[in-house]
Amino acid sequence: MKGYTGRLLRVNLSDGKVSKEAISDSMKENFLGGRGFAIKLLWDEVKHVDPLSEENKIIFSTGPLTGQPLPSSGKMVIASKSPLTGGYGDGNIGTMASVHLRRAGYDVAVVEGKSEKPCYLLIEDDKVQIKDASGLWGKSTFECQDILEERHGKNTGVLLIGPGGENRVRFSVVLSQKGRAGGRPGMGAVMGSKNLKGIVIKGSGTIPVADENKLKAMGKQGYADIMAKGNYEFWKRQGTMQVLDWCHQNACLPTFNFRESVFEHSKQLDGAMLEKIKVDRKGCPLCNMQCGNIVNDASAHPSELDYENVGMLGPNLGMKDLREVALLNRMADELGLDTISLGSCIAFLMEASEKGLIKEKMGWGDFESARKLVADIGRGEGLGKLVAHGVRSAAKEIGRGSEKWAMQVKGLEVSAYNCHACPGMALSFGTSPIGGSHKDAWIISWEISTDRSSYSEDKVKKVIELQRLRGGLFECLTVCRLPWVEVDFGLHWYPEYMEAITGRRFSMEEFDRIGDRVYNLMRAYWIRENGGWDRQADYPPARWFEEAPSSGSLEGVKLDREKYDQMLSWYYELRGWSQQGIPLKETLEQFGLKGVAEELGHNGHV
Ligand code: PTT
Ligand code: SF4
Repeated sequence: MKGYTGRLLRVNLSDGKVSKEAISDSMKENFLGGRGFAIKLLWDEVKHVDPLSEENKIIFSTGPLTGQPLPSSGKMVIASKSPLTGGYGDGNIGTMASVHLRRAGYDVAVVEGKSEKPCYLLIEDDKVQIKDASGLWGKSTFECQDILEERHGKNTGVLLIGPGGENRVRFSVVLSQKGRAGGRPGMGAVMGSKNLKGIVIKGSGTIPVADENKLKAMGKQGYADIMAKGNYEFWKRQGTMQVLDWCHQNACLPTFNFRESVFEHSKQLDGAMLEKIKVDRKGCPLCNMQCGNIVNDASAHPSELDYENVGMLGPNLGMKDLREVALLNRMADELGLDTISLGSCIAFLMEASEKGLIKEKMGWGDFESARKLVADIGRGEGLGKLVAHGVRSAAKEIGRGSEKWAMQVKGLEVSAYNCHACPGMALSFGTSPIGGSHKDAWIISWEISTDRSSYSEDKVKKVIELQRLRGGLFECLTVCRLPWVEVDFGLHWYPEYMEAITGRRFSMEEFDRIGDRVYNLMRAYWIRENGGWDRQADYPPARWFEEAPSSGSLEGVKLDREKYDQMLSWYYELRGWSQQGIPLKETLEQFGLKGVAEELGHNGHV
């Protein structure tokens, strides 16, 4: 198939060996790229290893659409066995590194082993070098971005970890371009455990496609189509920040560690407030929707705000000054910490302090304490040590019922949607293939605009439909989903782009089938690495079942455990999984995963 470079780059940091391998046609046909390639490689190569040992591998994976002249195609999946959850982990980052990786002649890069000393990789087409990074170790992602650009040129793709990743904070991320961040389930810690500070990529080639003229023409039409959309102008002004007011209005804003669902100071943090202090915007390569909102933070440094960052570091901590929230956010970017997990960890500590479970005093909205905590978490010092493995682990340590308000699923902290009155979104968090993430099925806007209170089978079907599109199609083609989600860019463009690039027409049903194959393999990976499965792992945090908010339009409402359980049973049935959440043998075989069924079966799981 055209449209792929057809090559995988493998670098072993233990022995310095570099190899280039062919990617088979069946791999392309069955897994497409991005997340599909990543899970196939992890299933085949990363088995029962400690995620922070040299046996783990980290995968930088693009798809057939990545780097092509079409809307929002500058994305890359970064995946590994997660040190935060112990299961499949990935994130999707917008970065010039994705474009340069393809231009350098690779669809995927796999980094394995462990370097003796801090190092970074320099990939210049066929030339791949492991360079000394001792001068970079300990420095922030922003400083290193400048140093590496100065050293290797501005027109390069740079991926970096900060001190958080170096110190193996288990929710540390990979940063690029001073503001793009990806790999929530600890992809930064995996790089840190390999002594890998960063990757610099310079590619000079082109990726041959089946019909270049058609692709160029359709790419142009796609960009124009986006600009003509009714909500394009508003999107440019607020980007994802428009969600904050929506969440407040609909009583699903994470407030005080998800205890409440509205925040009396929300107007000081929302999209309209952002517009007042916004100084610039930026975003990912090849995108005309540039949604990174730049503001000057409380210490007058630029900081890039998205809804999740503000939701989790703002109302969830009781913070009411957007510039102070921006400062915490900038610190997270410099240190390379995921803002969602970070916000959840700080909120957890504030609640623990309020309940007297820790001796340190820190009240809701206490900016100075929050600021100190961010620094301590990044350095793994003081109270930072208690939460450096995430809230699941911290709750185990302090006990006394705190696991009920440790806001996580499978070890990954849930993102910024309070679901005490959103059963569909709760199921989406419960069944996300990386833990408590909204990325696979953001059903909440559909749910609120239809029948919010129902626990219907139709809702379960909608979760699966969204998982196929968002978690399957977009993660495998490896393009940004926001044009479709936010300005209604038609899904019909994607089979068209695929045809112009690869010469092969994929129907939406074929894409769905690939998405389902990938989902089954991700689930099998969790089961294999956990040595079994318990359906309790597919439950959202207990707080949503047991404690209702005390204010707002949905005061007193909480999730119903029995009805959630029924939804989960439907979910398993529709996916062809057992009532323990394990894919049935015939389901795996139907997706060409016979070997996977055998491997799980031998362990008595299927
Ligand atoms: C994503 C998660 C999100 S989801 C946000 S804000 W969002 C947070 N951003 C962080 C940040 O910034 N700094 C930081 N230190 N930590 C952060 N953690 C949080 O990470 C991001 C955009 C956004 S902004 C979203 S919804 C969409 N996500 C996509 C996706 O997952 N897949 C896809 N095909 N397209 C997507 N498009 C959008 O991309 P993770 P980015 Mg991201 C400062 O990384 O691990 O997936 O977690 O990468 O380039 O910053 O783009 O309201
Ligand atoms: Fe990046 Fe935003 Fe554009 Fe998506 S819409 S590619 S996240 S700038």
